[in-house]
Amino acid sequence: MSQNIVVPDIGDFESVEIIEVLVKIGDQINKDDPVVTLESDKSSVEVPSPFSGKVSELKVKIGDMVSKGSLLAKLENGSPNNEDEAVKKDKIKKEVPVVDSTRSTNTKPKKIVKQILNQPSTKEDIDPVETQEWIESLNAVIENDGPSRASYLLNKVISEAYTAGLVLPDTKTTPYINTIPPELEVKSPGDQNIEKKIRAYVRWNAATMVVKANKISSELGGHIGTFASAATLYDVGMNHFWRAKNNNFGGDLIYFQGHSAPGMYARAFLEGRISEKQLNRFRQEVDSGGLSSYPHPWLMPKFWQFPTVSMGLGPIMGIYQARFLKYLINRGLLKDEGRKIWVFIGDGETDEPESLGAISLAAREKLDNLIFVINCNLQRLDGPVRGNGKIIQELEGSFRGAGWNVLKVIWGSYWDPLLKADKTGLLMKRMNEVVDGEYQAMKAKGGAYVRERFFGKYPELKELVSSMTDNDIWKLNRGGHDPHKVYAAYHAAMQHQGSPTVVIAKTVKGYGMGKSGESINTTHQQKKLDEKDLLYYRDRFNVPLTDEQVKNIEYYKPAENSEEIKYLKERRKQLGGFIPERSSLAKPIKAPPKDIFESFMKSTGDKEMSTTMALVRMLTNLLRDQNVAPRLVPIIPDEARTFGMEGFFRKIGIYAHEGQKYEPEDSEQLSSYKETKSGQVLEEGITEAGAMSSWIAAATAYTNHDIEMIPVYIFYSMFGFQRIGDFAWAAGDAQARGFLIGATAGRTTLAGEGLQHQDGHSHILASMIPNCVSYDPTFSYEMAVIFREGLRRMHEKNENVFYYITAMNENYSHPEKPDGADKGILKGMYLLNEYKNKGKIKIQLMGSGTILREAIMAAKILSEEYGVDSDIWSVTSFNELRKDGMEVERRNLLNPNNNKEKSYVQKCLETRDGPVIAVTDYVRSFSDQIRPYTDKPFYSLGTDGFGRSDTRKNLRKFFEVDKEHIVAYTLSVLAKEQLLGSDSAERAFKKYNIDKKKVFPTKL
Ligand SMILES: Cc1ncc(C[n+]2csc(CCOP(=O)(O)OP(=O)(O)O)c2C)c(N)n1
Ligand SMILES: [Mg+2]
Repeated sequence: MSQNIVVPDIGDFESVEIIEVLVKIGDQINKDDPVVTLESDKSSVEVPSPFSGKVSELKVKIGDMVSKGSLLAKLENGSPNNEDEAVKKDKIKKEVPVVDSTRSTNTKPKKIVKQILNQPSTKEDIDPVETQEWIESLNAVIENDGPSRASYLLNKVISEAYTAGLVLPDTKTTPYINTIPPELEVKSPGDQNIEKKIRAYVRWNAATMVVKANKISSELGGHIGTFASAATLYDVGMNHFWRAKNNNFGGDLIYFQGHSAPGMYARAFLEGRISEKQLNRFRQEVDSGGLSSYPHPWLMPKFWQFPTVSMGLGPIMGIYQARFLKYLINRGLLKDEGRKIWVFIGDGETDEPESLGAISLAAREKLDNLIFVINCNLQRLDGPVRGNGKIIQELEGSFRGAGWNVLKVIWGSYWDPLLKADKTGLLMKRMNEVVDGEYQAMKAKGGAYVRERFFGKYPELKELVSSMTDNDIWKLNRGGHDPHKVYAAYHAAMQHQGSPTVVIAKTVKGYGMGKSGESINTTHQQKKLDEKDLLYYRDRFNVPLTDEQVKNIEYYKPAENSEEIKYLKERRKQLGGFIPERSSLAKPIKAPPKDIFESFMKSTGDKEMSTTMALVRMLTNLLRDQNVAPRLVPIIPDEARTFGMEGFFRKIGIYAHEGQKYEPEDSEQLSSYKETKSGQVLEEGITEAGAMSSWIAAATAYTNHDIEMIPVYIFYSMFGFQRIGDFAWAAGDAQARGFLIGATAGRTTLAGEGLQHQDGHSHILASMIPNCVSYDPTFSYEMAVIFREGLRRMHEKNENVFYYITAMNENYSHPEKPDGADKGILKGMYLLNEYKNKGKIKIQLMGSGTILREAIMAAKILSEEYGVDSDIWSVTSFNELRKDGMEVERRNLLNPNNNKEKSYVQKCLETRDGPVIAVTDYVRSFSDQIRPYTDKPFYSLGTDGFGRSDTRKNLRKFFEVDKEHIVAYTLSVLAKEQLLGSDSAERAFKKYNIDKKKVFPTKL
């Protein structure tokens, strides 16, 4: 039986061109194999075969125009797969409303209670007997039918109350007590005595290294108070929960709070991974062997995994890391080993919009592999986090509202008997009413103060603690310092399924520092402890050092065969190795063969396209390369259609952990919105921070998951570095490898979008990141050469660089690659064309991006109308040229006796005549970067100033980068350089109606 393959519904397009025919007569093809590639003026898309079979006839060739229904080919023995579609449609789950069979809601008309808006529930119990009956009923249900039934009934009652119009009290928070009641706490199997000692030594050494560094110079800084508050939170994780990467397991990933770094070094010291010499070099990194101030993988590439110290980046990067781990699992690239991502966050850090900005995504994606631990020491740098409120309650509300599993760890075990004795709920009421500013003051001021201020408010509470000494009261601990409570919470977090967990732990900032920094507003800055403070700290944690040793500020490390060291090592052995540790076992990806890119090296003839389209076609081709295809991670923040990438939806699917529960509106179309569990595209929605976090997760998968991935994040270039600059910096630190594509680039190329959209400086921002390699190509062959080299350098040779490439949306035809241009394209400039007509006066004309084309047109005018010859340089990267120039200049300055080395710019220009005129769609400082590396007079034209909406022509005129301005300014340059009289320039200004009185664009 023979089957026809016809063009399916291709959306709004009629009569589109076939640019590739991907099958031959006689080919045996499978269902969904691409048959042809179609290209409209904006995007290209492959047409998949709806059947399997052998191609018996081909009805089209490259260049043919087709529309919906056009016959493409015939297949022999083709088996229609319509059934598959039917089954698939059937499989799309439909939401079935839940019908409560036990009760008919329609039979009894509901009595609507008269609603009085904003009336809160009464605080007084006007009928205690009735209240008691309700409570007894509830207890009876718990007793007889279990807690699940009790919760069901309560939910039912609550929804009845809502429907009846009752205004219920706010339920986003629970009382200010631990979420896990003491009876349900899972007990730690650890030896508490030994663990306490280990914790004390880690604390001591962490503080000591900071104090020592500041003896060398107070410039070095450091923080004691942060880790002092978090020590137990880390210690319990290290001893019991965090599994390291090894041959059998991928490893849990821990995002340490940046300011806690001394604690991690101190533990690694006890583990024997860091020497005393290194501890003594804390924050002295210039000569090798020092320890970096904060977690910086760039500086300690075998130790730190995640740069976290810029507040807010850790939490969101952690969320997208957990999501990316699920993505890898759902795409079948990694096994599901139950790995967890733990993210430590300061309570002050939650002020950052990035910290909480993606928590709803975490719940929506059901990231039960994610655990946040928020260390609520109630203080940030200057003072209380929420002096007048309660940060723990506020966070609980936000996380509960977003759908997280919230575990509050507020009170330590010493409070348990008091809470048990609190029959009337008065203690809980007091706990609820005290604000954080007071809680902080209480920990700064001692037991007597707590007795008066906290318990003293109510006589019953004062009575409750009457038999306790002030010291006993002072010892009433906070949950985050109680290893039992922390263990129980972590254990529950590990077991939890279906949503992410946040452990919100209450601690004391500068715990144990006493008068020198415990719970006082200046704790954060405390980095020096005098002798008295150190002796106090030693005594507080029973560190076995003599007074003399304390005065000498010695570290404490028990002998290798001591029970503490043996215990600590054994615990880590049981958990698979040390943490943190950074390594990579990823295999390189073989760069694709040249022929995948071959078509881009040829001229497009009359056919016009944008570099964005060229790039998308390249990616489509790469999806046919068996090595590269599975590793590509296209990341788009709701802009696929803008960039002509909608063809990817159907082809490789949009990642959706729950698959697709609906039939998309456009299901019949070729670019239908297909969501699938194994989808490859990360369609992030409108979140550049989120998309960038995804990109970083993918770009560092080689170390965090031992699999090399190729993330390609495409965005509006204006919403790139400018918006997510700090993430890009962190990506550099993390040694990310991947592509950032700044699409719709250029201040005059994006035309109609105006001031906030038109990018004239992203390359300058990119140039500030040392390991970011950036290009502004004009032609599709340049794009292809650059992209291929990026694949080779990053993913085959494993260089720790990442690429930023701008792509434009202006359609034009592309010439053939000049012979031998590859090297120059990659180095940053190459000779594109020469005008040698008259040969008297010459200029060096440089351009990049779409403005290179204005330069090319200007060169023609200059030659034909003014007798000025030119060399036209396509400058693919002013940034790369500058890097080369700086290095060469430095070497020359360091070696005044040697022959001068030449920069690449110099080498290109040395045998060429005339001044340089460089013109780009970016601010002048972009091209000015290479000014020092040539002896020639150098003039830049660029797009300094705010953008505005208009046509490309008008914008280029406004910013003075159109061909007319290039011609006129060039003539003026030649006059200034005394190579030509000034009348030519004057004539040109007049001819092109250039208004000399127009204000400079930066002032308009
Ligand atoms: C983006 C950013 N802004 C400011 C800082 C400076 N800074 C360092 S620590 C800190 C306070 C941190 O408070 P918190 O998050 O509560 O941590 P804690 O030390 O109390 O555990 C600030 C403002 C920073 N590191 N990053
Ligand atoms: Mg804090």
